[in-house]
Amino acid sequence: MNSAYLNKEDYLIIGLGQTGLSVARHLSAQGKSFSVADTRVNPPGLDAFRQAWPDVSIWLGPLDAELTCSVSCLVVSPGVSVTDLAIDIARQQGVEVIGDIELFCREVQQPIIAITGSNAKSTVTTLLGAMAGAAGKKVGVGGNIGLPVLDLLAEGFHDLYVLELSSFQLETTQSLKALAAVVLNISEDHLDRYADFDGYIFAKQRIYHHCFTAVFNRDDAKTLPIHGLKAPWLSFGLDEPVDESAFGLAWLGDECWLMRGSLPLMPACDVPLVGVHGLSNALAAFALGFVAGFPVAAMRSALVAFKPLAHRCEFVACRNKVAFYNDSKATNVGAMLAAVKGLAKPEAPLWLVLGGEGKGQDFSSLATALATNIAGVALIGRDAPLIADFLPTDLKHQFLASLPEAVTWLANQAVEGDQVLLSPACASFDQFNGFEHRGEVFAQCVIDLPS
Ligand code: UMA
Ligand code: ADP
Repeated sequence: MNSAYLNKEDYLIIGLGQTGLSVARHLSAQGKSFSVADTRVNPPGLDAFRQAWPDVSIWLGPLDAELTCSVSCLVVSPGVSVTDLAIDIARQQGVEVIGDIELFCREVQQPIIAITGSNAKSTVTTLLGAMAGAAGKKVGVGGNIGLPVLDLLAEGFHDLYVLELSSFQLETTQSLKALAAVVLNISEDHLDRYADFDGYIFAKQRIYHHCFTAVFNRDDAKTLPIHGLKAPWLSFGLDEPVDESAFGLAWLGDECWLMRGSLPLMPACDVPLVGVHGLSNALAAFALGFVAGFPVAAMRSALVAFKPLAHRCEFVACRNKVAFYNDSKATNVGAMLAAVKGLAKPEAPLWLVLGGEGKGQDFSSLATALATNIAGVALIGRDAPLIADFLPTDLKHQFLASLPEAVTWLANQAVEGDQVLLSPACASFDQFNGFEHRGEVFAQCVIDLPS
């Protein structure tokens, strides 16, 4: 395609994945003209796109500044870095650079609850969606969780939206004015896309811009709005609530309760999420639901009925009195450490599967974090040698060529009362189609073990 064919008024959609296709549907429905580009020569959405829009120009391969500068607006998919030279040159020449979330925010008038964080986004987003439903709201739940936000518009009217937003999506969003915005937690992730950790934190913090209430995690200083608390704010944490508006835990008699200030919300033992990190997530959802005005009784009933999401600290089966858990969604060190903290006990030592694509993360915290209650580690995938360098020196570990071999090795090592956890702290794409595929392979291998 020759970029001279593009009109000055056109949008250029960059990326032919789920987001790009949803943007194309949205712009089409609005009667706007657009072209598309993808940096890959054969992107997966190509056939679907050609079928739906046979007359639209498609640019395939590395982006070209002549192309990006020939339009008024670039709608960039989250998988494409806005630091790409051709995008940067276009921006400098006055071309607007936005994403699908920005288009969505320009369209909707209904309240938006915006959720980001390195971990627990999908869990809290789904839980809050369930709480909204229990409160009688017609809620649209989407974003990074897997449903592009613009597709929510096609579903018809919603009272409010609960959106999971990634750092990539926040980078291209300017008009979000969330009713409540939260950064759940921050640990290293996606360092292959950012110059440094601060760049990643800064992108996450964009969620607080123009929000009406900022919700942050008292246990994680990096979630505190960097630019000061201009909006009203609420906090949640695993300690006692610091004031009447704060969410936290407190002992009432000999029972631990989730609290808002001095108001008991529900006993911690009724929360169906594994580990103390599960309690943190429940408190975050309560805090957001409170800002949205959901009745406490509705939130409580939604939480009690909540089924934890697959591949997140999910119990798979017991084999030879060893419990196996699938936490394949733990694609960074922060998630893995939360799972280890939640599960490892002196009376039930933990065997871990670690490894995959490390995404440039710093693994040095493993030396102390895995020093107690860990029985051993099976190492798989591309960055296994990197991780091995940071394991406690006396910790038993073994390199395995595949996940099935790791499960067999672990089943031979573990003894009655031990636990086995797949929580790899890495992305899966070196050996699998994604974290779901990795989790399914693990679960099947466990199920196939002799009982
Ligand atoms: N790609 C290219 N060139 C392109 C366009 C894409 O190489 O021109 C590659 C990207 O590097 C990426 C893949 O194609 O590896 C997909 O990119 P995309 O932007 O087209 O992705 P979508 O299919 O639109 O899915 C995106 C989110 N994906 C990413 O941010 C990478 C999905 O989050 C999200 O569910 C979806 O939009 C709907 O909002 C996935 C994800 O992995 C689950 N997110 C990251 C995470 O959670 O850690 C941020
Ligand atoms: P996200 O959408 O942010 O990836 P998920 O809810 O899918 O979040 O969970 C991702 C991983 O994070 C899982 O491995 C899960 O066990 C772990 N996790 C859940 N809650 C927390 C938390 N509060 N802190 C750290 N890790 C967590």
